[in-house]
Amino acid sequence: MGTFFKYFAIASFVALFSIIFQAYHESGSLQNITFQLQALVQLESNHNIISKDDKPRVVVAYGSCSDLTVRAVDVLNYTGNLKDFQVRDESDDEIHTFEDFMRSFMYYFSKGAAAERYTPNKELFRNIVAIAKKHSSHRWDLGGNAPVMGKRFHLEGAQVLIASTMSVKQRTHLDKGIDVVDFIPSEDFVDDIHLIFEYKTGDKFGDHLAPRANRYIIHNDENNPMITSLELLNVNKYNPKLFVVSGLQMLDNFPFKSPSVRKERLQGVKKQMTESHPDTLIHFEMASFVEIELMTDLLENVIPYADSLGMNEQEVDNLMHVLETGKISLSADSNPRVATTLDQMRKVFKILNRSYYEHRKNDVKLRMISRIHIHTLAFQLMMNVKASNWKNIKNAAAKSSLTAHRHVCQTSYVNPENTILVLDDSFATSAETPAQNTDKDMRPKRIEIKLGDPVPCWNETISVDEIHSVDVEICLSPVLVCREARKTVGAGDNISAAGLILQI
Ligand SMILES: *[C@@H]1O[C@H](CO)[C@@H](O)[C@H](O)[C@H]1NC(C)=O
Ligand SMILES: *[C@@H]1O[C@H](CO)[C@@H](O)[C@H](O)[C@H]1NC(C)=O
Ligand SMILES: *[C@@H]1O[C@H](CO)[C@@H](O)[C@H](O)[C@H]1NC(C)=O
Ligand SMILES: *[C@@H]1O[C@H](CO)[C@@H](O)[C@H](O)[C@H]1NC(C)=O
Ligand SMILES: CC(=O)N[C@H]1CO[C@H](CO)[C@@H](O)[C@@H]1O
Repeated sequence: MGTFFKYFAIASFVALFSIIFQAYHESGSLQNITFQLQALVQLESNHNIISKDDKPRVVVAYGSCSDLTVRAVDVLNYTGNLKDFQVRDESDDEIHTFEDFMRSFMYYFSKGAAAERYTPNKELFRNIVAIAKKHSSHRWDLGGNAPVMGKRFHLEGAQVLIASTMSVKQRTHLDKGIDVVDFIPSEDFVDDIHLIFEYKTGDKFGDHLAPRANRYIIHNDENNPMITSLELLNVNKYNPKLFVVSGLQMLDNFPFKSPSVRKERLQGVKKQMTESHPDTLIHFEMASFVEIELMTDLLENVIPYADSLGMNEQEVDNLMHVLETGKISLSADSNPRVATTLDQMRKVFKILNRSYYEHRKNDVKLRMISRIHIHTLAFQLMMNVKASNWKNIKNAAAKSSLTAHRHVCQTSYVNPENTILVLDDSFATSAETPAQNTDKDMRPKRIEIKLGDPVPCWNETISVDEIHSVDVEICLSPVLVCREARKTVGAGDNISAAGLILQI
């Protein structure tokens, strides 16, 4: 009897203690999160760019669509044998049948990786749309990178022109203050539908658990792959401070009538970029590109004429792989270490800069990449070349990180209780061993994320080759990750635009 009570007492004491400790720990971390949040908000608002009469002008290209969004696990409640759908190979990614679609969806779902895929099968696409529309939770939005970024720029006080061929009905979803290139739709013009399957962390599909919240997009788009708004846009006439090129993933996996059509369209984009006024900064928003031929075309026609690149953790991994090995990589870590992403960013920058240096004698229109923004779930990483025109890097990093939370939680007010800090209190600036690191100036160090000063910035000299090096400034902002994800589609666009607006 006595022993029982003793155990009981000890057990209750231990339980009580752990409850108190847990509460103490949680209130401590809640307090810390609140401090960091206040500091981020301070940084976000502490800039002096947008005055009412001097609105920066921004052109956002190309395209738009109608987004139909559903929760993946509500609609794709497949109960048959999922073993039938095992992915054979990453590159085996063409979607002709429902089985192909399930296989592709499951592959990205199980990795928590964002994906956007084309199916040439109209019938299949119509059927999947019909299934999605039947579900009561479906929702329609104006979609596409250009309108989402354009709306965000407009919201932040910019004067915006969107290059897109959209229906009159679609236009009513845009604020009246936003300009769209002149386009008179024909009678039978319909906006293309992009069907979006969203999922949350821990959502279950067959044997698979989603490691993080993300989305899988499937479409049968016929307008956007042809960049139908290209010839309607006259960038210099609008005289923008910033020209954003995005939406080119629509050319991915698209069966063009002849192989040269895509190249011609991209050469049109190149022409538009190279003819832009030298004072107009050009940003290229990457996407998850699958076809190596498209990546090669982009590396030839688009990337060398941009000043700035925006991308997520998958996209920087893919870009680095293509630059280093000539091969596509689709399976990056969906929650990478800071050190790894930093190494990837430096590699990309070095290779692009070296190629700039090698080719600029023959092509005076080449621009140097002077800004890279990598948005991940846990942090926002920004790099600016010192001798460049980008401003307010620290504020921009903080703003993009707050935008990430607000977008995914769909709220303008950040509630610390609905927040998780995924990042540790400190990080290494490189994961490479001294032997791997060819940079004599780059000694990896540990950087602390201080309470009340959550956005560390530091200077580096990146050696581009034996003789040349470039001075850069790098800032990292932790993301107050939204606990209950409500919306992941368009997050990258909102985050990128929010970061850019403070930098021009
Ligand atoms: C809050 O921040 C302080 C100072 O950085 C740190 O010592 C403490 O461990 C943090 N508390 C929690 C619960 O993370
Ligand atoms: C999912 O389940 C519901 C109810 O059981 C059913 O009506 C619906 O057709 C199913 N959807 C799919 C794609 O199998
Ligand atoms: C993201 O951008 C869209 C378009 O501007 C806007 O409707 C949405 O509210 C934004 N999300 C957040 C939380 O910033
Ligand atoms: C980085 O260099 C700039 C000058 O280019 C300087 O203002 C800034 O303080 C430096 N940052 C750090 C952390 O040393
Ligand atoms: C922006 C940038 O990094 N430019 C550098 C690229 O490399 C050349 C040659 O090494 C430098 O002169 C540029 O400053």
